[in-house]
Amino acid sequence: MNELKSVAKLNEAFANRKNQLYAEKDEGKKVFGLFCTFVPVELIHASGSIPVGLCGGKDSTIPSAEEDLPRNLCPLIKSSYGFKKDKACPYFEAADIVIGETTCDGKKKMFEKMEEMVKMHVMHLPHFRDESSRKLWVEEVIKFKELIEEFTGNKITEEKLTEAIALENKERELFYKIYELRANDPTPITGKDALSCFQKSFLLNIHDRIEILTELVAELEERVAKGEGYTGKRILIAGCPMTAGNTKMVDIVEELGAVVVGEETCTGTRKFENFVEGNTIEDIANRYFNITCAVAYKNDRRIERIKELVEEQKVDGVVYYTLQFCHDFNVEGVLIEDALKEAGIPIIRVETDYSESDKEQIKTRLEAFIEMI
Ligand code: BJ8
Repeated sequence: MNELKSVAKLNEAFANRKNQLYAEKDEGKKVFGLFCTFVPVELIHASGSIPVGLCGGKDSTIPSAEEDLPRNLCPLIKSSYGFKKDKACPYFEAADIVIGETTCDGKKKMFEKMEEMVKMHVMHLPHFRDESSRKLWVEEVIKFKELIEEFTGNKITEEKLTEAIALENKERELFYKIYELRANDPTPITGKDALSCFQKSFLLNIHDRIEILTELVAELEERVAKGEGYTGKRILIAGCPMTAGNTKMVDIVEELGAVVVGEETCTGTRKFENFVEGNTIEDIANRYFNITCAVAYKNDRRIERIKELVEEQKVDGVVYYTLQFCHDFNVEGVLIEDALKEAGIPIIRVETDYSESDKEQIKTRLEAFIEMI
C-alpha cells in the first residue's frame, strides 16, 4: 500500500521542527519542556509560549543516567535524565523551564536531582480521585497559571485562553476521528504510523499538527471508502507511554502479522480523550484531572475504558505493556488482567525495557498469544 502523504508530511515537519523551534525561541517565545500528559498545555499556549515533550524513549542515554541514579528504575525516567545530562535532546536544550509532576515516585525523586541541571517547576498531582483532590488540583493549575505569567511576563487573558482551548480541542477531535476510522476492518493505518503521529504530536507546532492530522483524516476516510487497509488479528496496546524513540511493542506485534488498532496509553487515548468543556481554569483542570493514569488510587474508570475500547475498536486481544520498575502500571496490570479475563477478553502482560535483548523472547510469547486469539 502506498505511503500516506500526510505521514510523509508529518516526518518532514518533524525533520524541520528543531530549526523552527529555535527560530520561535529567537522571536522571544519561551519553551516549556514537559514529561507528562497531566500538564495543561492550554495555559502555555495562551501565554504565547511553546510546550514540547522531552526525549526519554531511548536506551542510548541510560548508561550515563545510571552513573547518578539507581539501575533498578524505570527506563523512561533514566533515559530522560540521561538526555538532559548528555545534552542529547534538542527539545531539552531549548527548554527555558521544565515542568514536572508528582505522578510516580521514581519521576518525582528524579526531578529533585534534575533540578541541579535545569530550572524546574513541579506540579502537585493528588493521587485520589475525590472532591478534595480535585479542588487541590484546581489550585495547582491556578498556581501554574501564575507561574507562567510571572516567568514569561505575559498575561493569560480570557481571549487567549479560549483560543488555546479551541486549538487543543480541535486536535483531540481529530484524534477521536482517527480512532473511529481505525475501528474499520481493514483498518486504514498501521499501528506504527499511528504511534508516530502521537509521538510527534508532543513535539510539533500546534497549527502544523492540526493541518497534518486534518489531511490524515481525509486520507484515511478515502482508504475506508475504498475498503483499503490492514488486516490481521486486531490488538489494543494498554499501559505505559511509548515515548519517541520507543516503538518496540508495536514493531513486534506488527512484525507478527497482527495490527495495532488502538493504544490505551499517554501516546494514545490518554493524550486526547475528553475535551475541555468551557473556558475557565477550572474547566481545564477538570479535563486533566480525569486522565486515567495508573498513578491514581482506585482507577476503576481505566478498567472500564479498556473494556469499551476493546468493543469500539473490535479488538481480538490486549497486550498489556509495562516498563520495568513501573510499579503503578505493573500492579494495576494485575487488576486489569483479572477484570478482562472475567469479561472473556484475551490479555497478555509484557514487561520490558528499551533494550533489544528480550525482543526474541517477547516475540515468541506474543506469537503464541496471537495464534491463540
Ligand atoms: S499521565 S502514564 S505521562 S505519569 S515514568 S509512571 S512508565 S515508572 S510516564 Fe506517565 Fe503522566 Fe501517567 Fe501518562 Fe511508570 Fe516510568 Fe513512572 Fe511513567
